[in-house]
Amino acid sequence: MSYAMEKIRNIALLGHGGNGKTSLAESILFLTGATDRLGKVTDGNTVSDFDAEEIRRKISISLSTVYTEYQGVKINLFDAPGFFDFAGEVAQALRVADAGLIVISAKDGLNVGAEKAWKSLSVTSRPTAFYISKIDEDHADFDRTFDQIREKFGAAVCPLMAPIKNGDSYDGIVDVITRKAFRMEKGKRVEIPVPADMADRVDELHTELCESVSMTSEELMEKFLETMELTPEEIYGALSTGIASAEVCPVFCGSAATGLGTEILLDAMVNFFPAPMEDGEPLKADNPAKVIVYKTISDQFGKYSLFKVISGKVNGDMTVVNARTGNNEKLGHIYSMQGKKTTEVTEIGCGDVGAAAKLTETKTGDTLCDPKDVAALPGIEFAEPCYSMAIAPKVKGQDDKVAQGLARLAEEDPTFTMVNNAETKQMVISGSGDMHLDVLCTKLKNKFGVEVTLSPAKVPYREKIRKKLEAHGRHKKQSGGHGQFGDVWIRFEPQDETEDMIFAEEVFGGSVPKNFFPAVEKGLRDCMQKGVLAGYPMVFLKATLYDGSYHPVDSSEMAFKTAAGLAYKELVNASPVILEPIGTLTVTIPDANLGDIMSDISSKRRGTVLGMNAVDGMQVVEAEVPIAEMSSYAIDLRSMTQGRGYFSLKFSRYEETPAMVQQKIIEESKTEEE
Ligand SMILES: Nc1nc2c(ncn2[C@@H]2O[C@H](COP(=O)(O)OP(=O)(O)O)[C@@H](O)[C@H]2O)c(=O)[nH]1
Ligand SMILES: [Mg+2]
Repeated sequence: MSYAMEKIRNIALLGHGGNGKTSLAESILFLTGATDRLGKVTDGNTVSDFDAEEIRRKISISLSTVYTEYQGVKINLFDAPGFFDFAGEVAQALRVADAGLIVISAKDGLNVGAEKAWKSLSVTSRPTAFYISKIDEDHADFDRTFDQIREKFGAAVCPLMAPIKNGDSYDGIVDVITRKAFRMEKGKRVEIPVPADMADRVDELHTELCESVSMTSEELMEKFLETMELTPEEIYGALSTGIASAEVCPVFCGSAATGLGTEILLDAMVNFFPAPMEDGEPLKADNPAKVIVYKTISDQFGKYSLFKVISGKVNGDMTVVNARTGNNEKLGHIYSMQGKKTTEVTEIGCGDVGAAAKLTETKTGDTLCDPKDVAALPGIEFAEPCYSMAIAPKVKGQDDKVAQGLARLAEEDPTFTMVNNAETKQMVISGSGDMHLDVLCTKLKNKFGVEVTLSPAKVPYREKIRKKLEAHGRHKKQSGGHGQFGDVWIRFEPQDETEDMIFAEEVFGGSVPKNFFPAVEKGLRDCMQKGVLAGYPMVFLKATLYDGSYHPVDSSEMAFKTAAGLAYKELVNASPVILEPIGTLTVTIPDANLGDIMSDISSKRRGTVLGMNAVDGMQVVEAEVPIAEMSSYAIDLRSMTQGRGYFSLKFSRYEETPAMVQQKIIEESKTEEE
């Protein structure tokens, strides 16, 4: 069945990992009858953490979509992972959610995950609400957590629930709008009288709420000033205006374990959370169909493209156009997704979400359109991958299998990249952190049967000479019949025009016949793949063949190639040096971390700080650093800033390595050769 637009809610569950998002989704599904048992993250049987890796690690890794119906309203929940390694999944949720519910545990209080979620919602002025979770746990502290939220996020934060204390935790809740109190008994909510010692506080909260929502219209303001009271319906109406414009951020609380508070939250979702929107505007149900693909699930059973209908509606008979490729895609069977469970449906209405199976070339972020109006909607912006490792199969010869497996995983996860580095002869995989890469490796093993190891990616060092040198290479071998003879004098010198070798000749009087010049050049080019210090490519070299000799019978191309190689070996005496890549680092951090970050760059990473800038309450530091010192920066920065900092690193140029560093590189190359 397809729902009218005002009967649909799309809500992202956001916030720090482990704070109870998946459990809250589970509680919502259970209490609304979408499931017949309450799954637990610790038991690995929740609807949204269905992936084998999520069950094994007991955390959410990918965005999962679940839905239920409550009071005739379809509620779609986007349960996003909280760990920063999976921020790409949050970006996908934010593309289609019409409001964000930030989950914060009453036990641990405010954290960076909540801050980050707040930031991403507020840059797009998206409706935001908070849910203080786990109030059933010992030492849960609602008041402290609420105060932290209000202090951090300001006056818009508005409490809609007051939990009822019992010993070290809470076992009941008062709904501030209706001033009704509830407790859970045998899994059901029962109304109880508001505890006498809370009555005054609840009245106070209720009046504050009426007062603040009455600001949303003159009519309400008059009514409130006259009667000092508003009806729940009036409050809902005002809250829906306030939340839509992000002027009000309601705060809920509860326990996903017992279900306490879940229904009041559901009432709120139905009564005043926003109906589907795009870019702050209502959707157009009568326009030609257009859907945005926000996620792709690909497993051994097939590929599902999850989408939200942004205009019109879709059914399985439609052939749509992918706005990116211009090609047709047949939708075929369409589904509602409950975690991994699919239910075939005939139609998906405007504002709702669904999935199509087996679209051939559609990727996450694509727009599919009715052929009558083909235009791409804004896609999804992902952060650049910032953590790289070399990836190699455990069993030799399985490189293709690794590449194929990663290509399949890339369908689901557009946030990692894989490149074959021709210079270091390594496959390098880049993602958003060590856990991200670790999960990809486990999936390669479990889904595609190929085991891999990760190791630090080799730094593409290079070598060059700093002095001019005239080198002699003479190859002479007498073995039975034909001998071998080649003899060259080559002038080597540094140049700074091109990394490529410049080859020239100044041979007089045919001491080396012309037809052997290419062999000499080829011999040098082969040798240059390996420098004379540590085997890294030799660059910025000029070689001039200026003399030599030959033998009319014994000289051959082969012999001259070998002679050139012998001359090349002399370059150890041309003051060779190892060059290392230098990158431009831009790192964004909170003020409080500025000192630590700067001293880390200059004293631990041989970097040079170029400058800094305050932008949006953060400090942006620009620096130059050797790329060799940056392999673990993604992880180190996260721990130095508790996850608040981020950075980009772009290759800028090559520079000579300091002697100490060079010595280490040479030693490492020796041990590797052994
Ligand atoms: N006691 C209690 N534990 C909870 C509650 N909500 C979540 N948990 C536990 O907290 C842990 C993390 O929960 P989870 O839903 O995976 O958090 P997420 O990472 O935000 O999705 C799990 O062990 C849950 O069982 C709650 O309301 N009460
Ligand atoms: Mg989760």
